[in-house]
Amino acid sequence: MKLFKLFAVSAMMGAATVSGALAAPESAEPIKVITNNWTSQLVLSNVVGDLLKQMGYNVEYTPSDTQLQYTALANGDMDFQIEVWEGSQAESFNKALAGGAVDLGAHDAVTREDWWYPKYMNEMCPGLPDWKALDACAAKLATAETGTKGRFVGPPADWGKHYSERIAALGMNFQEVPVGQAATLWAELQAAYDRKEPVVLFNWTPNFIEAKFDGQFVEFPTFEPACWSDPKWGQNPDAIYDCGAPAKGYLKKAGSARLEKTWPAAAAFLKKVNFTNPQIAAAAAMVDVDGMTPEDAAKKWIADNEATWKAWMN
Ligand code: TMO
Repeated sequence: MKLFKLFAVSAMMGAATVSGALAAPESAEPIKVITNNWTSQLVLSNVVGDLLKQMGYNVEYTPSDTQLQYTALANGDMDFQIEVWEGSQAESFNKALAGGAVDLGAHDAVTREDWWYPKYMNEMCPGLPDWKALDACAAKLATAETGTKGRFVGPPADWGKHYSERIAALGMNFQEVPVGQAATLWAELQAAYDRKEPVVLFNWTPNFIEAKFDGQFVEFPTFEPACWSDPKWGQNPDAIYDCGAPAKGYLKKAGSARLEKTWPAAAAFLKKVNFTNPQIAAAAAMVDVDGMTPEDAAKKWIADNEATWKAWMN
């Protein structure tokens, strides 16, 4: 009896080992990893994509619009997103979760995306970082394009479209002038910074910017979820978006429903993947400061952080 039990246990253990060895890859179908249009996202996507390949999976990098990607995740047309930013994507992400996409957990990183300015402007616009002080300073940020209004250099459209609505909701003397790509944001910042001229632009953290430029976020009325849904909330009783973005936002990972069904071991690995603020800022800096490609930056990160990613695989 005892012997039989022992045999049964060792047979089970043997089976577990065999199925463990066979666990990855469960399918040769490619896992579609979404890539977006900012550098940390591209580096981290390549890190997880390369690690999935090491585990034996086929990986297909699929570029996508930052909002439309959530429909693709809900539909199972794409499988994984490494950086879900609360400030710019929570609304689309929540719709995707209701439609079948899966929340794969949060990174340790704490995020913020909002209006940002170089610190030397604190002397030009007394009362900063308060948004009312910025508004009172609008004339100093006026350009030929914006006339008497201050210019807010806004993000590409797919990173969220609420900044013009915020200007209207708060009755600010500002106009958003959106850029087409991140590089234009940094070119505008660099040009102003070199001449110590006022500029206010969309920025986020973690990012390489904090290592290169001294600046801070504008403080708008503190975010609460009701600000995005209830017009009565906030100082404008007839409008939503009369607040800033979350100052301590989450950074999550998202997957399709078929990710967990088709490749459960890959999904278990991706749930454990976890980046910190300094790691993400450094990932962006490898590309934006050191001039590496996202692919090479990912290879360097993998070479330098073996203990970190090995723990995610166990
Ligand atoms: C989505 N982003 C981090 C660029 O603000």
